[in-house]
Amino acid sequence: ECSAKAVASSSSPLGVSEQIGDGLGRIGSLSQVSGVLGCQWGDEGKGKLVDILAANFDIVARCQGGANAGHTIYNDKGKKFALHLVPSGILNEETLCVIGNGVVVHLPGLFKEIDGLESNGVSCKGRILVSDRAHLLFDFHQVVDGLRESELAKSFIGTTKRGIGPCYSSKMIRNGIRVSDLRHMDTFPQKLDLLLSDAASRFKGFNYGPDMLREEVEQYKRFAERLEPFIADTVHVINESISQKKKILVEGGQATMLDIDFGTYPFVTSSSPSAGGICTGLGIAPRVLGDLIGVVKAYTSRVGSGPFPTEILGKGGDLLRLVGKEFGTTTGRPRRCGWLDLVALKFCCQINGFSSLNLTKLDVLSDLPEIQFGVSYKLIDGTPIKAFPSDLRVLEQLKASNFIKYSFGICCLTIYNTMLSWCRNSQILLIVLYLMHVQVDYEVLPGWQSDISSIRNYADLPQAARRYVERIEELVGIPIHYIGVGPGRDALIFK
Ligand code: 2SA
Ligand code: GDP
Ligand code: MG
Repeated sequence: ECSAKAVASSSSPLGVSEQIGDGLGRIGSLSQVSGVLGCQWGDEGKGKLVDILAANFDIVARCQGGANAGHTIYNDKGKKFALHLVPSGILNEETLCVIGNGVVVHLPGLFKEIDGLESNGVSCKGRILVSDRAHLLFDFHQVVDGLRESELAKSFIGTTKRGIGPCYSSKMIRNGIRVSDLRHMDTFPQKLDLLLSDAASRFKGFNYGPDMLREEVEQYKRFAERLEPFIADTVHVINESISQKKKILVEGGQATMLDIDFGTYPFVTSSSPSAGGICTGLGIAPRVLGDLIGVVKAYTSRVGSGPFPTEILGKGGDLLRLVGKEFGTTTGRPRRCGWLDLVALKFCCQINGFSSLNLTKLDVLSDLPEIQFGVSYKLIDGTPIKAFPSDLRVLEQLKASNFIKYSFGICCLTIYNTMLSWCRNSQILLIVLYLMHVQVDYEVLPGWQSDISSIRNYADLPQAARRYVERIEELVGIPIHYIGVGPGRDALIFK
């Protein structure tokens, strides 16, 4: 029998369960160890779902990434919280939040986040555990992140400059410093000196001297003291909790298309935001993993460089960015926007084996007269591409051809319009249309053009909206159990 919060009694003092009402049954039936992962290039709205589900879980744990993540959640009073390192379960007072061994932890950032939460009435005391195995991300990692990006010049990755890649590099090259090292201040300065000297010898722009080391060590002595009550062997804590039948929810950061192995390499992050990252980033055995929910936005966004086959350039993309408020939660950068890409989504589902999906931000599409979504890719010669391509050149071709198609399309349509008066031949239009569909094949469905943000029952959605949802389910083969119609906790439809 599960000792976790029973569905009926899972009322949170902050009111999550009151707001989700009918969905409690669905949430209550989620497996003992469940996960929420991003299906696209991040910012699908994972934080919101985790915050809602957390009301029925004992522990919410992050397994990878760091403060590059930006998870925006709202409490019942509509107050906005942007979380980076702290798991999105923190607003549920009874939930324990775990920062797992796979996470890279920037302590100044973590303390700032905790202070911000505390000053907004969210108690963090005794509610956050940081793995003793997690790697420490230092300010210098952030500096190096910036220097690497500058070196790459035009081929920059568009990182968040939060030091993520450099810190995972330290981890992999095996001179990284872990949280447990804070308990050994005798050897800490020597380890840090090695790291800093290494960076100084590699980057001309990196100024390192004894003062820097001294100041950093002094700062970390204070941090070590403050962090001590948070430090835990989280592998043991999580596995003990599993044997005590407690419920664990894993919160993914970023998404599969940014995965170091499966994403659009090298335009990816440096961790594993897909299912495998749960096991390595928390020390959970694969057979214990139960339901995995994939979070997918009703369209697509991407922040940073790299291929984006269904990107909408120009006004269409600007409109989605504006209506969907698509600006980075961490950096404030404008996100690139485009149509839903089912080739990428199917690839992501294949890798993660989701039990269900959460389709988010359906409300953002409400004004559009028609909704497009990419269903297949073709090479220039028309040969269909069966799986999501690993070859960046192929992906870049799709991207380039989108841009060419767009520019070419605009030029041709202008010429076509001016010529139409004397040339009744529709061949030019046909050529334009052909070129616009030569790389990514789209399906088009009618839009619903009505406000759906206050709808809470699936049956009340306009027929066109339901058709879009069901077509996605049909093409992907995974049920959509949750539909987001607004940023608030209550703006969720259970299907
Ligand atoms: P990094 O910093 O090394 O992880 O960057 C590598 C790539 O991963 C992308 N990335 C992200 N993409 C979307 N959202 C992220 N979190 C923030 C948010 C981003 C922000 O919630 O909005 O505020 O800009 C995130 N984190 C990493 C990044 O854009 C690079 O393409
Ligand atoms: P995450 O990184 O996946 O947690 O997503 P972010 O928080 O970075 O970005 C998602 C944004 O969309 C946030 O501002 C959310 O408040 C907002 N959001 C989430 N779900 C919905 C939804 O269904 N509709 C609308 N309009 N906004 C949503
Ligand atoms: Mg985000």
